[in-house]
Amino acid sequence: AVAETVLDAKTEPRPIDEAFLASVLSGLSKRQKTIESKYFYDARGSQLFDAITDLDEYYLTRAETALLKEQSAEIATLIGTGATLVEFGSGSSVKTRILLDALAALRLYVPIDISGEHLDAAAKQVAADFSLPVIPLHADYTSRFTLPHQVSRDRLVGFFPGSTIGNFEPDEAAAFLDRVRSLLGPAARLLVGADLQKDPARLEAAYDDAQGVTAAFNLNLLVRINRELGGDFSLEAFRHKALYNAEEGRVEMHLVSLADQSLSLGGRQIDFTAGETIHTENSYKYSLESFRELAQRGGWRSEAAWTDPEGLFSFHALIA
Ligand code: AVI
Repeated sequence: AVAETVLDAKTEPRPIDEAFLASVLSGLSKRQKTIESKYFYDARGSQLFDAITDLDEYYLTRAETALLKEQSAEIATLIGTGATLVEFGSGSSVKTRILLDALAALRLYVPIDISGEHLDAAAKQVAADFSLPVIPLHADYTSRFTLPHQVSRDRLVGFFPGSTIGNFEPDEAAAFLDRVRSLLGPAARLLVGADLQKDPARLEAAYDDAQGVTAAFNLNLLVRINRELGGDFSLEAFRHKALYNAEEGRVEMHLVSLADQSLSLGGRQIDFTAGETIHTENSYKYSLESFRELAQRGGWRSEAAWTDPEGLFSFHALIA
């Protein structure tokens, strides 16, 4: 039979993101298979992450938000007037608003995010709501970049909330902190949130919620690979797993293969044995002291640190 309709005459082949493909192929050819966690955040992944931050089990966002509200006056006193706030991974700038409410006479806000659309919308909204000059910067803050020339390297304050620093390996985290220090210049400050070590059961629940939102977030990596890279992962053949690795002081997320299976990607065959995992994320947890040491490795010293009454989360003011 001949097809009767032309379904979509405008359909064009979409170019493949070669860097994404190369990263996935290299990760899946390791002995412990891996996928880089930065690939969680496509549009669907960002939505799922936002849903995670509302979960009962995911205490991090609530604890940090409460902490910021509680301490914003003190933070504002440290920062003083006329500073420029540079946020790494600003998303929809929700937590920023707490700081902006408290900070007096800020000169400029520079949100940096990899998702351009999200960034521009959030930047416009903040500029309008706070009558503040905003220069959004569309960049992957984990790579090297420079600040726009309009940003004078005077009184710069970095903002890196959410314990995203915990998604770096400690050596990478120290290197990142060092890069941020040279980016922000002399006499800079950095405000950074870090999740604290705690009861493993509490940690594991935060990364394996009852509703399965975190499972969907993890499995979305495979959805993305199927759609964007032409993969043929069966979602039913993998299961989400979160575990606390006490030796490394981190929560790990994995996707467990439920069967022996082979799939093809980018012209290569990838084999899994039943029970084998793809390691998709590390989320390092620090103590106040171990975080200060990490900051020191990145060339920063601790000016102040705060924790919530339950001791769940920490927020640090660092000085270059
Ligand atoms: C973005 N980052 C700090 C989150 C975390 O807690 O490590 C990502 C996440 N992974 C699973 N749930 C949330």
